[in-house]
Amino acid sequence: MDSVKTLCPYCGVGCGLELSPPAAIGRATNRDSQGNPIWRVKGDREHPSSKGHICVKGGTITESLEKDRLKYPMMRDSLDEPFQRVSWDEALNKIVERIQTLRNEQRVDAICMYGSGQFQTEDYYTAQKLLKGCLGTNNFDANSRLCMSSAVAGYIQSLGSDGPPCCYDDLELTDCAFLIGTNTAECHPIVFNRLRKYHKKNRKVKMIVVDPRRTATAEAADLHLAIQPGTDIDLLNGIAHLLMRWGKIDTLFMDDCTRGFPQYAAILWHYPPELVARKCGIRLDELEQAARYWADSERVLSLWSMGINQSSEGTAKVRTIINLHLMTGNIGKPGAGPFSLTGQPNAMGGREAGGLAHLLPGYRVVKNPEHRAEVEQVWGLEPGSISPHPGRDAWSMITGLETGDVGLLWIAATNPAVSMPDIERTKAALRQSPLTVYQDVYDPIETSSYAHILLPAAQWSEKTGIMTNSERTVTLCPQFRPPPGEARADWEIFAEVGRRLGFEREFDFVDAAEVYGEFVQLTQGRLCDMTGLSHERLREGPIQWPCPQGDDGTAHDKRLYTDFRFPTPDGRARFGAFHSNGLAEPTDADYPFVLTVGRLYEHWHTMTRTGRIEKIMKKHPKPFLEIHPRDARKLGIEEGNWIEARSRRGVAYFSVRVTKAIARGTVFAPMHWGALWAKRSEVNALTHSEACPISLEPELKACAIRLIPVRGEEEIESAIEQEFPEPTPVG
Ligand SMILES: Nc1nc2c(c(=O)[nH]1)N[C@H]1C(S)=C(S)[C@@H](COP(=O)(O)OP(=O)(O)OC[C@H]3O[C@@H](n4cnc5c(=O)[nH]c(N)nc54)[C@H](O)[C@@H]3O)O[C@H]1N2
Ligand SMILES: Nc1nc2c(c(=O)[nH]1)N[C@H]1C(S)=C(S)[C@@H](COP(=O)(O)OP(=O)(O)OC[C@H]3O[C@@H](n4cnc5c(=O)[nH]c(N)nc54)[C@H](O)[C@@H]3O)O[C@H]1N2
Ligand code: SF4
Ligand SMILES: [Mo]
Repeated sequence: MDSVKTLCPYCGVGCGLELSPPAAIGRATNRDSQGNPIWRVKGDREHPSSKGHICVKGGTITESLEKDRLKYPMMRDSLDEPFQRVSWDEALNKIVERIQTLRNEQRVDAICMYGSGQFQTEDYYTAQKLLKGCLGTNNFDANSRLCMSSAVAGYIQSLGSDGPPCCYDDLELTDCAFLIGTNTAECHPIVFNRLRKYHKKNRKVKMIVVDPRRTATAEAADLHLAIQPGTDIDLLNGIAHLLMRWGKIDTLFMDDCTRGFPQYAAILWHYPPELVARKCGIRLDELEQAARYWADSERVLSLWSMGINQSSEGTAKVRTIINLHLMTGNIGKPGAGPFSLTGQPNAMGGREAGGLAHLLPGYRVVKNPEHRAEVEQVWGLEPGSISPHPGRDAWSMITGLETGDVGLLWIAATNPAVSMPDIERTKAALRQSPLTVYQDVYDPIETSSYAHILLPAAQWSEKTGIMTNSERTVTLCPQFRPPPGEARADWEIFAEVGRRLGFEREFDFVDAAEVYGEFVQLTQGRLCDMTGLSHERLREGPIQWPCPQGDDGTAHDKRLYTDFRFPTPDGRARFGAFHSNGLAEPTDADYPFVLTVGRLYEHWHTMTRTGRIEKIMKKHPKPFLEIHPRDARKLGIEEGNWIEARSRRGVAYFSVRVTKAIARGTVFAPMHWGALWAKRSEVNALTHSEACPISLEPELKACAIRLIPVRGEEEIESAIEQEFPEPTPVG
């Protein structure tokens, strides 16, 4: 077998990979830590997004594929029983029976599915058709609710549609890169390397990083604004205030292409620089320097991710970034624009396929009657089949379990028993679920403890499907290994359940290519038109959308909105005027520290893969908490000591890292360690579920905590035993 070209299944940069089978490498075959021969990975030089570059995660992906796999469907009647292996028939019949019962009881809205940006587009699409089309409930939500939903809402409200308008070439065409709430160096490394190389070579090009921590990203910047967590809107409005004062605004662009500037300008007067600098906790000259870089640059490119989106005012933050671009005409041209970096490998595909509770395929929304009718027509459903009401978002699935309104929770490709906010409350709600189906790849894994039925899913490399990266480039990921045991592709499982429910015609797909073929029809004439794409076409190489039929992938501009017309009813973009509300849970005397949570370069999320890769675990064996030396001194703690962190909701233990990279009053812990990988070190035991009222994205980036020194691991052991039962992963 020859080498295979595919896409890295980790982050939204979407690097092309080229893999060689073990046999092709001969005696020098790569092996995993258990001695199994594994596929060798290198960067695909022909991939337009990454040009042969990859990071450590992409480079080690094949080391995790075969370990600890869930191979067969498993079932049990209650959570305290052990799982028994069952046949696919038994497992699927149980699910179908449950769905039929809820339908007969007129309770379709008790059926919920919680999916993931790690689905391929075909998985997403099939799930939308099943839930939103055939069953008539919009209760499909994804972990993108915890991730991208503020960016989606901000783009829709400001520009008229979702869709990042920029491309990676802009990284090398900008005069000023404005990175806010993103640790690009660790989380989107190949994007960052490209930017850093260009920045180093061109001394006139400026890089600003806005982050409460001095991250690896901030280290590379000309200007690092270490703002207080949650003061982004103050800062952005403060920069806009100065640009107005200096007359550095593009009135021509605003007059022709936007609406709402006067209302925005009116609130800006409340943000004089002295006040803003004080609120943000930065120096006046730093604020002025940032505004000066904006003012002096022809082309400004903003990059952002979770420091912006995961906030109780996430949509307002996104719109306030876009305001700066509209005010200075920095959109629709090379090297400029508001560029949200997507987290997961196919969160973009999820958005295209309508994979949130308020969306429908083809960048449509549930509330729009024309959109519903268009989708019903392609799906061959009776008019009115799709509900006009947005379904449950991720957190309201949890509260729906608490109130008894959720009768079936089907979770796939996400590990909510670690990644949801307020995890003790989440787990208590999951324990109340009448029936939880969990469709994942590995075993053990934390969420399995809360499931009645486990379905083994085939993962990347074991199924064929499509993923879209942050710059809208679409890549085919072909199957090149067999799935283990009886594992099946997610879309096949959804389609099989659909057929068993009587929707034979709707789900008579023979393969993933056919699913994709139907999906692209729903993008016709939409901003994300992909009618020119098919599996067959994508076998020749990746293509960026829009790509309408007849476009060979080169006919369109790489950027959106180059004609300065926006997909709003009048073609104009909208300013949004927002005051800052600060954090949902401010600090006080009892809980005096802000905890912020993020990621490490080597680890991925809840460690289902990276926790199984030896060299990564060696680098980061245990969870930790970063604290400023002065705060550490006050608490009487030193590097390596253990500390108890307590919020109003829960407690967690960490080993201490003392560093000036974090501001006083703020502490940082990585999100990665769940109950399986460390005892009581779950950051989400501390976080809360307060969310942005528009995007419903929870404020996972900040909560108020207090810190209590503990003597050592023994004291922690006894504290844990008194307070909590042992976490018991299933095997
Ligand atoms: N406090 C705090 N909490 C956070 C965050 C934070 O910054 N702070 N970040 C949030 C964000 S942005 C995100 S995206 C989430 C991520 O949190 P999760 O969604 O829980 O992340 P993962 O650990 O990647 O879980 C993905 C699961 O899918 C499985 N999987 C992989 N491929 C497939 C497949 O093809 N099919 C199936 N069925 N399963 C598959 C993997 O084995 C893994 O168990 O966490 C959120 N939680
Ligand atoms: N190595 C690695 N890479 C990944 C992932 C991974 O798990 N590991 N996950 C992927 C996914 S799904 C996602 S969503 C992305 C996330 O990518 P990023 O958003 O870059 O990652 P985070 O570390 O969650 O958060 C970014 C930064 O936000 C800062 N921050 C916290 N509060 C505030 C605030 O109030 N204002 C501002 N301006 N900044 C703040 C934090 O200090 C942190 O440095 O990464 C993707 N890439
Ligand atoms: S940057 Fe992201 S997509 Fe590229 S190799 Fe690393 S994890 Fe994979
Ligand atoms: Mo994410």
